[in-house]
Amino acid sequence: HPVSEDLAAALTHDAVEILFQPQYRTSDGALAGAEALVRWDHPEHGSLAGDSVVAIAQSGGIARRLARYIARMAMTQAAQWPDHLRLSLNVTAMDLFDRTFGEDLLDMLAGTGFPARRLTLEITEQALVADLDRSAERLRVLAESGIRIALDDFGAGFCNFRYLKVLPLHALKLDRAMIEGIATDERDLAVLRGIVAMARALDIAVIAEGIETSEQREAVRREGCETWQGFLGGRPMPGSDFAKLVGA
Ligand code: G
Ligand code: G
Ligand code: MN
Ligand code: NA
Repeated sequence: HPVSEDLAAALTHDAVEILFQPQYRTSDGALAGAEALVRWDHPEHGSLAGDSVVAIAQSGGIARRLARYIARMAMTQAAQWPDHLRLSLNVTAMDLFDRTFGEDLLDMLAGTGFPARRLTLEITEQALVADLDRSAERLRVLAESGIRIALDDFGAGFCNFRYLKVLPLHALKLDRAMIEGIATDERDLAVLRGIVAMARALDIAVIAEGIETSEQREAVRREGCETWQGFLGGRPMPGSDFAKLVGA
């Protein structure tokens, strides 16, 4: 039988796990929140990463169900955190174009008591290519309800700079590949500088991901990125561990 049937059963039994990876402010090093990352421990296939879980759900026609499960589980846990901490959720093109996704998100926010202003949606560029005008319209509605919008994996694919003009963005999340060389390679640093200057002119915050060394962390702080995330600050962890970390 198809693996998506196992996934459907796991969703029914709340057996799909949501991990949280901490995000920090560069200014004072304080914890700013966490990104929710889905993981599924399949009895035969082992631990499946987020992109595999999402692909399996899409192949089985249960992507909408998975997206709502993740949002609900993550918000329910985040509602217990101290109230300065933010939650980031990954959103696919399919989620964005799903007619009731926005409404359902707002319902889940109301139901879990997690405030919209502490929620960030991370949208990949890939998600936007399909229909930029429609994406912009969908995102505008969400942004008007107080939700923050971040452009994920920036610099990994085709960076279309028009996105920065057309979309209601609060943050750019720099892909790990752009961060790797910043402490060792002048050219990588120059690219980072240019992007930060552009983001600042547009009043968009910059999040650096994939920070693995203190030299990289220092570089993104010095260059003006507001937030950082990476193995240096913590791997994606179970919600119970993150709750302990924040004293919830
Ligand atoms: O942490 P991990 O290796 O699973 O992440 C791999 C990829 O899967 C990342 O690009 C991430 O954006 C994506 N991903 C992880 N969790 C989710 C999720 O909850 N929803 C969606 N749509 N994508 C996710
Ligand atoms: O594309 P997105 O940002 O949603 O995916 C996050 C992915 O990046 C997850 O798979 C997460 O495990 C991974 N990740 C987070 N921090 C680091 C890091 O410092 N180094 C590496 N190699 N991967 C990281
Ligand atoms: Mn992400
Ligand atoms: Na990313």
